[in-house]
Amino acid sequence: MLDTVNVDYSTQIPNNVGLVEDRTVLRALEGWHPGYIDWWKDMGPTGFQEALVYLRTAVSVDPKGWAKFGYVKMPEYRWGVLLAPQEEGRKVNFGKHKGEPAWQDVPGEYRAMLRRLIVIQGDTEPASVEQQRHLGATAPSLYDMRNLFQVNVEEGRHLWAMVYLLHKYFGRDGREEADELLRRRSGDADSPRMLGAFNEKTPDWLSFFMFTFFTDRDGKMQLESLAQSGFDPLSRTCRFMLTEEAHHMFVGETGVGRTIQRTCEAMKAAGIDDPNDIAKVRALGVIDLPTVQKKLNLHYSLTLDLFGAEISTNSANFFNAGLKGRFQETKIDDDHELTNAAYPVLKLVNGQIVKVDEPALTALNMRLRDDYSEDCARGVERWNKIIEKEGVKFRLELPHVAFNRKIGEFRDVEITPKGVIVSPAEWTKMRDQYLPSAADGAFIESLMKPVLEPGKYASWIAAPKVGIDNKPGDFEYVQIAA
Ligand code: BYC
Repeated sequence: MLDTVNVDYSTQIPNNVGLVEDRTVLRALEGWHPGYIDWWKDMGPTGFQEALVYLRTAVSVDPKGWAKFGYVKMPEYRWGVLLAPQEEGRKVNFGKHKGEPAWQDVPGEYRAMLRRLIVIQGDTEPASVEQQRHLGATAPSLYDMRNLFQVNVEEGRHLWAMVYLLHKYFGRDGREEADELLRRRSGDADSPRMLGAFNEKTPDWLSFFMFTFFTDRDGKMQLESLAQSGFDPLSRTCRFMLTEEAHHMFVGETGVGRTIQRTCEAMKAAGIDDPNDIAKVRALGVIDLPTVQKKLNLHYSLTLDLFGAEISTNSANFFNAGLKGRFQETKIDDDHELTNAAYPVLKLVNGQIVKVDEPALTALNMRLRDDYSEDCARGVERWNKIIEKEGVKFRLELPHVAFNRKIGEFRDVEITPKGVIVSPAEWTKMRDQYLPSAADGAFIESLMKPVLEPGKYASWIAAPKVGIDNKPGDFEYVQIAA
């Protein structure tokens, strides 16, 4: 009987999918492995490849104890293929196949659609590693450096997860797609990554934290939707990926939280009451809150684009086919077919932003995006609690969903963070009030000095409340000169 809880480390590729007996797929993955390692060395973290990093590695898919911690050189990380255990009698839970047994193989009629979803998901994983590759050199602490590398190796594992599905279930074209995933590059003019936000730069650590808060949270929402899939191997893969994803969002939320904590503390110590007195606040070597707000505006709006267009027949087709569900589909109290249901969508009608009822099926991207926005808003409120507790009079807020959009309904109009439509001239005049300017970028960059002494932190960020794996404050999370 295949042990699907503990991971088999006897093969080159750790797995709980019985690769030992599945020689063809094992050989295909072993064939893909050297290219992956080359990619990691070329496009993974710059430097630190020989450092010993205190990383967690998945050793089981048992929710009670799935990871073990230890020092690892990143290129030697055991990237494995892990699927959550199969649920006895699982069904397709939505769409026109609702009630049929979940598919253990790819349904022929949906092959192309399914492959596309897996490829898009797979493409984002290495993209984020590429975007973050320069950050090691400016880590504000060894703790943060370790968290960055943890996120990076796990995104690498998520790529493996999708590549396994391609190799196992899609034959030759799956193998070709798996090779393409190593060929595209974030931001490359000729061969970019597939989705917009994954071709943007992550120039500094505040961007990294915003990215892991906002964009990894899109990852969570999309994975939650794919975890509903009637194609059982995809569902099981995504369910396990979500376990790791939680830490990525923790890194983002606490990273921004610690940044604003430090800003507020420094303001208080210096007796600065006005959070908008940017020059004075910056002179303290911390990031002023209005600039934090601009970074938030940027990353939230870029991430909203990842939900696709407001009205999408693709999303309706994915749902009808039983391939991609809604967030927490099985907990929703309706018919799970949505044949006659409606959903309110913000649209641009005669130059005005208005709410219009649309068929729920074609509005599924919006529904997921709304669930996402609610989740973001809760996180922003937790940041506001930090500011409030420090007694600083400032509130962070999510910009209007129509602000700074490049995909969908609002892509051709200029809209302020408050949701007011403005002329292109007005936008150009005000742009730097809404989004990080070159000067803001240069200021943040000036703070990005590495701090490599265990237990010490850069001027602009507070220490975390607890260590990783309950380690003490001065723990050496990365042994650089290993
Ligand atoms: N950029 O019908 P529409 C993560 C294209 S993040 C460029 O609205 P659909 C992670 C679209 O492809 C989660 N193009 O699209 C986070 C379509 O093209 P075609 C990643 C875009 O399919 C951090 C056309 O525009 N996973 O895991 O309903 C670190 C019409 O659009 C974009 C997934 O996204 C864009 N932003 O929705 C690491 C899940 N948006 O058909 C990892 C899988 C749309 O005209 N993907 N287009 O050629 C999907 O479910 C859907 O493809 C999308 C788009 C939700 C992305």
